[in-house]
Amino acid sequence: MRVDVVTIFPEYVEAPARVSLLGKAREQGLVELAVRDLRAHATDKHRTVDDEPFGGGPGMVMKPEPWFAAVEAIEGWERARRILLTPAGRRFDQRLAEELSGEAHLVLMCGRYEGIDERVATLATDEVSIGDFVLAGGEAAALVVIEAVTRLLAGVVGEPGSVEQESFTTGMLDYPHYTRPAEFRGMAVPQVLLSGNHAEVERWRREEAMRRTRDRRPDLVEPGEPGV
Ligand code: JDK
Repeated sequence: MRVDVVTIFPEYVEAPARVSLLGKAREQGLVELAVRDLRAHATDKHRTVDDEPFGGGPGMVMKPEPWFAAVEAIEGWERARRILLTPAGRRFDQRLAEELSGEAHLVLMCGRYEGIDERVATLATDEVSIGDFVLAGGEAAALVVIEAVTRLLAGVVGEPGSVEQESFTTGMLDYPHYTRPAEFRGMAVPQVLLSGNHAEVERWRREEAMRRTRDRRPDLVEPGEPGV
């Protein structure tokens, strides 16, 4: 998968993209990530990318011209899924992550300031929000999307099945995990996990997952009541 990110803070995106799963996926050639500096497409000597809002109001708005130049400079941009990160977008979830993992090319557009001139939205195929909170810009949201999507690509997560069986793909929260030591500061690992009885272990995990989902995320059990 090819991923292009357009931002005025390339180093904000590049540093985390060099480590962990994504860093390895890039080394293996499974993900080809290019971070592009929006300011490279500004035309004045101060490389201005923002201006005052028409109609007045607080803060600055990103100008359209550098955005059109930056996106149209990306090879194959017309065929890419072009995602504008915004608090006003469609909520990002595991289902959208799975959908995007089937794309050959993503372009992630990261704004700053109070937002971007609305005409830039015509460049995007999707407007996406990672949640109901206000970030200072789209970069952290783009990293969330990249991490959630690229870990679904074949070969990125080591064990096959570790991705299929997980929470949200199954619509349930995960069961509790334990490793050695069997007792730590007076806290014992549930006996059933030490029993070697695989059927009992499976039953316990299923029940714990259901209990947790009911207690913590009733909206996942009964869509459309206490939660969202
Ligand atoms: C992209 C700029 C910062 C945007 C004004 C008034 C209520 C806020 C600051 N899921 C998510 N959260 N935040 C983002 C995101 C923020 C961004 C940009 C993405 C570009 N900002 C910003 C808007 C406001 N707005 C009404 C919400 C203030 C994505």
